[in-house]
Amino acid sequence: MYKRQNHTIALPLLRAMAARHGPVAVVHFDAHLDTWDTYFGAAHTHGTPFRRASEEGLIDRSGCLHVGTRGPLYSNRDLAEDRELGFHVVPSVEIDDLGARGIAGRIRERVGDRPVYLSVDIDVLDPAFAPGTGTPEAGGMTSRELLAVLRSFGELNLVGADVVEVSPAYDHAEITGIAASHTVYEILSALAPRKES
Ligand SMILES: [Mn+2]
Repeated sequence: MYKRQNHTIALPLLRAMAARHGPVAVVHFDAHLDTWDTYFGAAHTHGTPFRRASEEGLIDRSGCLHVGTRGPLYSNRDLAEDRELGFHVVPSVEIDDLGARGIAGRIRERVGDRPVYLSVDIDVLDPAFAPGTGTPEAGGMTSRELLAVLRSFGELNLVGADVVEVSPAYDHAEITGIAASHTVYEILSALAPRKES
């Protein structure tokens, strides 16, 4: 039986990254912020990993950003708290104007040569490109845009990554699975030239 890998996995992975590299820059592609304090009353959920990681000192608060954000806010403090936890935002509505090259530039500007952890929630894509996910939101990236931006990660100090929230039970004609597998392929290609020290 398929079981989707949800965004809770980012927290233990970031603990491992920080143990090895120190606090890392996080580039987070997602429709949602995932920096809420609790989600349905629970502290460890797929809506809270980056707040817990920031609180635990696993991430470099001067080098993190979200890309593709467009989901709902639950309180008027959400965006302010997200900033305090270390994140800048490239919202989905700016993606057309920025283009893949512009987004890559914003990422490079923010993370510099810090070790980078890349986290891709497949719901950053529009439901047209990734219907098989638990919390779809209209108005997302195309898979072409995402893959083009990921192509630029070969120039960054990428140390780890995840691709999460693919839910085969909601997928049609493997649309989401195809997008996710190509996403992983781009990420592996970006990691390939790395020389381990
Ligand atoms: Mn997420």
